[in-house]
Parts: sequence; C-alpha cells; structure tokens
Amino acid sequence: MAEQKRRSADSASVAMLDVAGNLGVQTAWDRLDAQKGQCRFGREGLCCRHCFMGPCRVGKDGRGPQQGVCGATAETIVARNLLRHVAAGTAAHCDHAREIVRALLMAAEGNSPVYQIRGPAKLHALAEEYGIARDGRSDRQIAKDLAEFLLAEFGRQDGALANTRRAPEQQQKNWAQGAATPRGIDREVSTALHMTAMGVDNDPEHLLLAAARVALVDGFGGSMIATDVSDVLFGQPKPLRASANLGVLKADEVNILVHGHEPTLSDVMVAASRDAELLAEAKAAGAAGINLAGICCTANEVLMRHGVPIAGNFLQQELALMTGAVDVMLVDVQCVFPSLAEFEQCFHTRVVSTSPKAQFRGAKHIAFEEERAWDTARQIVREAIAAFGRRDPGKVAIPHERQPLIAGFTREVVSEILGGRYRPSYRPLNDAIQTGRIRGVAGVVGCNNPKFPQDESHLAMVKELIRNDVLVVQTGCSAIACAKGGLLTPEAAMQHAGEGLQEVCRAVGMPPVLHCGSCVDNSRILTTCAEMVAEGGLGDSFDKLPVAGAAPEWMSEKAIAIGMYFVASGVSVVIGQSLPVEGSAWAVDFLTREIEKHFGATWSFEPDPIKAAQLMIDHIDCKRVELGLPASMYPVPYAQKTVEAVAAVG
Ligand code: NFS
Ligand code: SF4
Repeated sequence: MAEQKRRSADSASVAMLDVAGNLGVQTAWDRLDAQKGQCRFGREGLCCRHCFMGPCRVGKDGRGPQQGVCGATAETIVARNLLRHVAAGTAAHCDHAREIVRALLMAAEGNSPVYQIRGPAKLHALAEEYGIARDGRSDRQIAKDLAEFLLAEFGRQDGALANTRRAPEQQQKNWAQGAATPRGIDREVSTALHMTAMGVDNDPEHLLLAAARVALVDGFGGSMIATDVSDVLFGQPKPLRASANLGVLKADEVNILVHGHEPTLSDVMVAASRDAELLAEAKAAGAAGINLAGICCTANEVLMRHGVPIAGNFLQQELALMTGAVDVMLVDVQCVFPSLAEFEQCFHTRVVSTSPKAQFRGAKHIAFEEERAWDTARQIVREAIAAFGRRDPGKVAIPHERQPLIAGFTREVVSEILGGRYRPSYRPLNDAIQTGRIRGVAGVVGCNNPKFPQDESHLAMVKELIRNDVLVVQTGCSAIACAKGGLLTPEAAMQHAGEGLQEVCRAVGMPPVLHCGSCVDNSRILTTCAEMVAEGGLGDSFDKLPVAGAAPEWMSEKAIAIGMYFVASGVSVVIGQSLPVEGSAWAVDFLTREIEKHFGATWSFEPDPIKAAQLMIDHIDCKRVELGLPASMYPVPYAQKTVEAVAAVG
C-alpha cells in the first residue's frame, strides 16, 4: 500500500494498484521501473536518427563527440527534435479535426442518420464570422459551405489561417515579425518534417520559431476547428452535474468505457447505450441497465455535452480494467496503451478498437465508419452485453470513490454566467481582475505521467492557485484529476479558494476551477483570452493579460504542441518535466528567456507543483503591475511546504 501511495494520490487508483500487485499484473508504473536508467541522450534531446549515417548522439559540456556525422551540433539536433515533436502533436489534433469536419460534411449532405446539426447557434455564428451566406438558406446548406471552407484550411496554400483573425491585432503582428504566422494546416506539418530532414534547416533559432508556427496551426487551426465543429455537430456544452472516478462503474449493469479522443465515436455511443431495444436485451441478459463512462479526453467530450460520468484519467486506463467490471473498453485514437488488450488474458473485458488509424494487437477490431455509425455503435453495445454474461463476479472489485462535479464551461458559457443570459459579457470578469478580487486566470491542463505520483501535482498546483485568488480553467486529464479531487464544485470555493475568488464564486454559484473540456478545447482558453482583451482594460494583446498556463504531469507530444502555441500566443507556460532540450544550454535559454522577445511569453520547467504555482502567481502579479492594476485585494502568504516531486529522472 505504501509503495502504491507513492504512485498515485488517488485512493481509488491506489486500491486498484494493490489488486494489480496481488494478481501480478503489470501496469505502466511497473514498466517504468523496468525502464530505469532511461537514456539521457534521448531525455535531453541529443539523439538524432534523421538519417542513417547515424544514429548520432552528441555530448554535453564538451564531453564526447560534439557533432553528428553530418556536422549537426547539439543546438541543431535539439531544435530539430523539438520541432518534430511539435509537428507530431499538431498532426494528432489536426487529423482529429479533419474527421470531425468530414462528419459535418456528411451531416450537411444528409448522408448520416446520426450526425445532425445540434448546435445551430454556433453554426450561424461561424457562418457570420467566415462570411458564409445565411439568408434564406437551410442549416444544412450553410453547414456544407462551412465544412468545405474548413476543409480548405487544411490544404490552404497561401495566406494565414483564417482563425488567426481571432487573435488581437498586436498578437498577429508579433507572429508576423517572428515569421510565425501560421499558414495552411497540412502545409505547416509537412514543412516541419521537411525542414527537420537530414541536410535541410540547421539554424536552431529558425527551427524553434518554426516550432511556434506549426504549433499555432494546432491552437488556431486543428484544435479550434475540432472544438467549433464538435459544438455544431454535438451541441454546445452547458454547465451540468456529473461524477468522476472508478466508483461510477456499476456492478449490476453492463459497463462500457469509451477511451480515446474523437466525439464522432463516443457521442453515438451515448445514444446507443440509451437505446430501448438494447436496454431490453441487456435486461434479458440479467443486467440492470447499460452504463457508459469514459476515460481520457473522449470522456471529457461526452461529459461536457451529456453528463456521461468519467471513470478516470490517463493513468487509470489499465486500473479501470482491474475492477473486473468493464465489459467493453472501446478505443479509437491517442493516449491508448497498447497493453490494454493483454488484460483479456486475466479478465473477461473485450477491448474493441475502431479507428482505421489505430489497430491494437489482440483487440477485436470493429471498423467505425461514419456512414454506418449507428449500426456499428449498436454492434459494440451487443458485444458488451455478451461480455457481461462472461463476467466473473468473484473478480469484481469496484472502488467506492465517486466525486460530484460541474463541467461544461465554454467561452460562451463563461460570459453568460458572469454577465447574465440576456447580457452575456466579459465585463464582470475583467472588472473582478481589474479590482484584484480575482488576481488572474491560470490554465492547468495536460496528462498524467508515472514519473509523478498520479494527480498529485495537478491537485497541489490548483489548490495553491485558487488559494491565491487565481481562477483556474482546465481541460484534459488535469481536469479529471481535479474532478476526482473534489475541486470542480461550488463548495470547493468555500473550502479552498481565497477570499476574493470565493466572493465571485459565491455570487454566481460557480466552482473556483472551471472544466472547459478535452485537450482540443484548450482552444476555448485562447478564445476566452481574446474576449478578455477585446473587452478592454487588460492590454491590447494576449501577452499583457494576467494569465499563465501549466501542464504539471505532461507526457504527450500533443502537450508540447499545446504549450508551444500558448507561449507563441503570449501566455507563459510552466511544465513539470523539462522539455527534451536540456542537451543544449542555448536551447534552454532561448525557450525560457529569449523567446519572450518574439511572443511576450516563455517556458519554465519546475517539477515542484507548489513552486510552479508560485512562479505562475509571480508572473500574474508582474502583468498586473505592467497594466497599472492594484495588487491582489486579499493577499495571503505563499505556502511554505513544497511537494517533493519524485520525478523518476535518470
Ligand atoms: Ni491531452 Fe487527452 Fe490525457 Fe494528455 Fe492524453 S487524454 S488529448 S494528451 S493524457 S491530457
Ligand atoms: Fe547524424 Fe546528422 Fe544523420 Fe542526424 S542527420 S543522424 S546528426 S548524420
């Protein structure tokens, strides 16, 4: 138990880790232990495999060879590797967006019984923004033009990405000066791969500015498009109540977990799990009902729109199977462990893969084609009902942890809850910041990583921030961590928030920590920042705002892309584990200092979440001073205690 407690701050996870230990089942933590002594060259970005005169690795501090076979230096190798990571992360979000836009086209053409336009207000707002004619036209006609317009953003050959116009003018100027104005989505990803190929770009600064540019097609391209079109297709989220942690699984029902990222799959599963005919079949098989729950970001998608419960975040994907109560674990793309299918040897769980992009050895593949979405979803529910019949009640151990939460905060919702439905506005938020009642806003996002005790950094950081009157907005697995930790409720404000933030939360009945959705919904944070600038009084570009971002337990290349588009957008970002650039003192200096000249923001690396929170608050205070705003209305002393981050670094 003590050993497991070092692995996770979540008692439900600790209980399941114990079960795994007793059964001798390996989890990510065990496999990390087996990897101990992870390669320093890789960690510091000093290993190059871009051609096969190599692989080359260069030494730090004058030790060992200082250049690859081709003559590339540490600076070049580190910068090239980072650009590739950003390109890969960007590609993931953008390819996800592409599928959603294609589903919109299908809905527009009337070729899908399941995809409909459930967010007509968003459709019209987007049509208005992009100059798509609306008068006398049906929603489907408008949606068709919108889908075609957005698909063209992927293949755009010239000019800036359309959504860059959502950024303040000054920000757009910063990008132009830094040669970072993002162009077509596929163009930037493909150019990044070309630039980093053997014998192409070797100017490290030029490479890192290109990393900012490709990241911006993620933030203002893929992620923003995925968010917008998901709102059009699946409806705009509204605040709703739900619950989180493994206790949402039900011993007497068919349990289906959706895991992955694309709402084109999970949203249809919600409907299928509520289908009367299938419910009758489940009852005939002896189940009391069909219980759908989610893991990772696809969970956040269906939570935000349907209140579907969250079973857990990234590091709980294996632990959920240890409950012995999951009948089908349905996966699509991204953040899915290849290990999942191995659990079929121990448990009755059927792991079902669905994406043509991601097949899992040992899993059952049921191709999910958007045209046949409804039939496929029903087929998957039937798989689960059949698996329920094979469940071994002796192996079922569902932890009791199940925390209530409120989710569903979007840019639109925030202006409504603060300004009122009939005069939605960002004025009240800006006012609260200007007076110092709210000190600033922090985005705390990103993954779990077994190098850190699961959830511990998210919780410690967020608590320190709200204690200091910083309003926290969240997405991804970080939001799930804080949901499980009980921070996504209005009551949490009374318990954990400083006096100023408490006053605001009490006045509008909102939690001090706002769940804004999945990782692609980080784009909602960008558009919220744009609203704050447009509302006035907080400067003329993102980098003037008293805001900061963090990803304390990050692990994914997508997280690097997200961090980079925030920094390129003027929002400074603190991350727990360093970027893989420490092999070059120049690169560290550029990313943590010099880059500010271009975009007005920097990266920081700080494994201790309390210290990281204090860095963010200091940054926010600096911005307040620059804006001529008064100090925080109710200052409190900083927490002295820091969390010993047990980063298992080399
Ligand atoms: Ni984001 Fe979501 Fe979670 Fe990290 Fe993975 S699920 S897209 S990458 S691990 S937050
Ligand atoms: Fe080595 Fe240069 Fe080839 Fe990289 S590109 S593997 S540094 S020779």
